[in-house]
Amino acid sequence: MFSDKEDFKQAFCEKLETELGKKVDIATDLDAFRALGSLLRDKLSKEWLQTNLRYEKAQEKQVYYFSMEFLMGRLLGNNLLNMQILSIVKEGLFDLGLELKSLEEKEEDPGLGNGGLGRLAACFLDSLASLGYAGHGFGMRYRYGMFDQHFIDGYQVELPDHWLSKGFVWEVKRPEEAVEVRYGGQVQAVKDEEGNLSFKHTDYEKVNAVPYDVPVVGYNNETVNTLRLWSAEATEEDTLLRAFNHQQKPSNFLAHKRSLEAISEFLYPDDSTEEGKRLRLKQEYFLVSAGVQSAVKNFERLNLPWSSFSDQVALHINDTHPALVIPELMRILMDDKQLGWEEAWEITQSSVSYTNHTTLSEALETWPVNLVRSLLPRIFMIIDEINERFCKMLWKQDPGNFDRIASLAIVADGQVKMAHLSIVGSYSVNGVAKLHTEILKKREMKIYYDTFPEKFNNKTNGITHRRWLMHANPALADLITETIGEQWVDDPARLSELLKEKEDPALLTELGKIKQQNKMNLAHYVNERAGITIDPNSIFDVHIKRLHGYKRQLLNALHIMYLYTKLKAEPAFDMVPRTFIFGAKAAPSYYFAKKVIKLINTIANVVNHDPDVKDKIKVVFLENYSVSLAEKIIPATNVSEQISTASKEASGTGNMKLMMNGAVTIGTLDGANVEIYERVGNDNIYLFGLESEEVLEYYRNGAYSSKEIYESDERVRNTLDQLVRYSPFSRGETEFQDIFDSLVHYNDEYFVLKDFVSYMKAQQLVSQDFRLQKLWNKKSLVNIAQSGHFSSDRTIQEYASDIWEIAPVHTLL
Ligand code: 26W
Repeated sequence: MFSDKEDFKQAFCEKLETELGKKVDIATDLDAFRALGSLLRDKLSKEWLQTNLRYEKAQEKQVYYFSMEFLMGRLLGNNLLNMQILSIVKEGLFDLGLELKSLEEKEEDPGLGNGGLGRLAACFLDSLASLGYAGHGFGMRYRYGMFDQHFIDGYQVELPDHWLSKGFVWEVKRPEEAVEVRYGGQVQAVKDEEGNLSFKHTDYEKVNAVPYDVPVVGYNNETVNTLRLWSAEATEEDTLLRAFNHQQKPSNFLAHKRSLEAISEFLYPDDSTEEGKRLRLKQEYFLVSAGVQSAVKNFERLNLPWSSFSDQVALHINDTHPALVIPELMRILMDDKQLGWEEAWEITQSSVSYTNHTTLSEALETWPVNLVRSLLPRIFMIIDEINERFCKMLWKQDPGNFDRIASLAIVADGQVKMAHLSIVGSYSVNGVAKLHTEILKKREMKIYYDTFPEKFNNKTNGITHRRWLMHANPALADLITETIGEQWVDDPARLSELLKEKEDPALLTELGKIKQQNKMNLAHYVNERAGITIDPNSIFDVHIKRLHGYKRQLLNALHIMYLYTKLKAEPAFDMVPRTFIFGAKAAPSYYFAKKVIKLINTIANVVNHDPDVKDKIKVVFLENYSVSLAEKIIPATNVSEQISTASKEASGTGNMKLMMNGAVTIGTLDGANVEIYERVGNDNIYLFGLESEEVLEYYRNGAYSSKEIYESDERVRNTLDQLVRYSPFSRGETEFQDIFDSLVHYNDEYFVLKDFVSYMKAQQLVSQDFRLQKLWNKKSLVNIAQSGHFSSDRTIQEYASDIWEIAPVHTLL
């Protein structure tokens, strides 16, 4: 790569001059970032090419991970880490009067995802490359990613995220790999002389799908995989034809061009409710059609029979959003490659696997038949046929059981059910944590599980320890290496070797010091960004994730109101100082979530300005939560809030990142918290609240009454009343009436009141224990030691062996 620091400096200065026309002494941080990015990309090209050649030569099975979202975060720091040139570059830049950290800050955060699902896809790409698997991402190159969040007067305001405005140094446009995607038109069945049926698609609208490839660098293993992001472009031919043939006005054909290119214009900023918008369906088909065509083309280069397709290709769908992979592959195999239905179906079903990420019913995708039929006529015919054949099979299994067929059908009640299509058309269906998979099998998808038990399996989520520990928290990574050696880097399960040292006072002190330094860094950042002074000696209590009713930021907020009120009433109340830190975006159309943002900002405003609380409580809601902000907050966290209504959070992955950085969880037995609890044990986690079975039972029997709790528990009532009676929070206005009503009059869908007291008690324990620093540091260490299991390397190894049946490709081939 670079033989030494001097070699790097020379290459870097040359790049600055040739690409940006600047000498290093006048280069800005942004110039330097761009030159460095471009230099690294050049350097990667050779290994990138080599990796592809290696895969081809070994005829290695390729995994294509289809996802509407990849929440990659900044790439510079991680690429340097994985390329193993971090220190050469850091020191070289320093010699030139530049600071790597400041350059990193110049990189736009590619926010091509909403939250958990998109970030998981990014962690998976890192693990695939780092373990040497031939696995690539297919995603969308949205021109506008996740909106920028600002607070104005405490309200969330969304601004467009024009992340590409200064260019994206890592990508390579590959116009030669573009493919055509078709919408609308008519399909006719045509019979030839021998009676063979074929389908003719006419009058369709076509869009060019142009790929932009982003290198995905493996850690120290000469592997560079590909994230291929698709962008919609009107074909030149199409635009010109319209302009000249029809003598159209420029405004007309430009409008047409724009309408086609709208397909990759923006990311839908909603991660929990399915809106059923036509443009969204266009996006989904765009990704799917472009990706499947590209995968098929790659396969055809091998000159193998179609029967070996599924030995060579795995198509994984990240939730149901890319479920059209199933009919699209069928279409290509039958209409373009002339295979019969049976053969095409066998190939499709043995190539596609599917991950479910949520059981929230409002998030399950369904599309109106009329919409699918008019936008994707051939695809609809195929879905309809899949459904027909499937229903016939069900009838054979259990003749006359109409109810069963009705609830299993793919097309029913005028809707196409994407989860049903995904299960029927794939060979593997997995949930993302043990509890989640059990809930799928026993409840949400029970009838499917009973029909196809062999398809269902669990793959507990994971996170990459390279970004979330080594890059985000290098001081902690160094301490770990000093303590147990460096093998944990390649084998994160070995973090458990720290357990042997958990009584070592010197180690615990050192751990405490690192946390303290990280807290000071965050305090500095908070001061700069939000103008709020926070005390690094206070407990940093962190709640970072999308804003949603079931994630219960409201429970946390009400608890802060309760503490504040208590402190006002009892000035002598000996409370361990706490800083409550929030980061969360609400979907722009999610009224209730936006109210909760306003409430937390209101609480912050009241509490932070009240001299009576004597800095015992501070509340900070940081704007624009994102991957890069997470990297600053997580290393500085003491308490990790994972307080969803049990049964609702499929897994959670923030819980794992925080644990890996030595935060201790306060949480419900939900999602992967259950598995965290299994590993760290009762002493190293604060559990509270209803369990999933109890929640589900309440939903079934309707026996919960939040009003009863409101009426009988004074602590709850006094807190809630402050939302609507005159108080420092309401100031006599009705701003929070709807929150109050949802809790008291609409029976508190997420059991906030039911869990309130138990949460409060768990928080009291946290405070007590935090006073005993040595004890606390030990809890922190146990969490770090047990976090290796939650590395996405482990998760990806499980996907590789159980689902995709692939082995790592060795670099020496
Ligand atoms: C169509 C609207 C929509 C978009 C995205 C509905 C639902 C989604 C995702 C499935 C939501 C999501 O991100 N789910 C999260 O996935 C994470 C990774 O598996 C889990 O850790 C989280 O618990 C789950 O909420």
